[in-house]
Amino acid sequence: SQNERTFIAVKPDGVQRGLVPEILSRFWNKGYKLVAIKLTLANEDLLREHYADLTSKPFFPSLLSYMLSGPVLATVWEGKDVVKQGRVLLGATNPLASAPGTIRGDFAVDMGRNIIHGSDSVESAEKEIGLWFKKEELVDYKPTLTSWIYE
Ligand code: DAT
Ligand code: MG
Repeated sequence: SQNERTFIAVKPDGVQRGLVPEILSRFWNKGYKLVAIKLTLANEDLLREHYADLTSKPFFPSLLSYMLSGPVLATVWEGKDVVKQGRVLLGATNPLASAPGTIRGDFAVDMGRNIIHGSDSVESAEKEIGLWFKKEELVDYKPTLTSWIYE
C-alpha cells in the first residue's frame, strides 16, 4: 500500500558528519513522502524501548552511549513497500557488509558508527513512530508529484 510508513533516524554520527542532506535526498529521490521530521536528543528511557530486543546484548551499553552522544534526526517516510525498501537503501547492519550504493556502504565503516536507523518490519515501524513522534507531528498533505511516481 502507498500508505505504508517507516521510521528512519540519522544517528548522532550521521548528523555531526553533515550527512543529513544526502540521506534525505536518497529517500526523496526514490519517491517517498516525508511525513515527519525533527532534530532531537534521545534519552535512555526512549532508547531502552526503541532497542527493547537488544538491552541484554553485550554491546548495548556502547549502543546507548553512542545514541546519546548528540542529536538524532528522526523522520517518518511513507510509500509503497517503504519499510523493506528503506532497509535496502540503508544497507546491512555491518557497514563492511553493505554494498556500495547503500547509505552504510557509502558512508560508514564500523557497526557502532553505522550512521542510520531504519525499522525492520511494519510492526516495529508503528511502534517506533509512536515512540519518537506525537500524533500531531505526523503531517497530512498530498505531495504534488504522486502521479509521476505511482502509475
Ligand atoms: P539494525 O540497525 O541494522 O536494525 P540491529 O537492530 O540488529 O541492527 O541493531 C541495532 C544497532 O546495534 C545496530 O545498528 C548496530 C548495533 N549492533 C547490532 N549488532 C551489533 C554487534 N554484534 N556488535 C556491535 N554493535 C551491534
Ligand atoms: Mg534494528
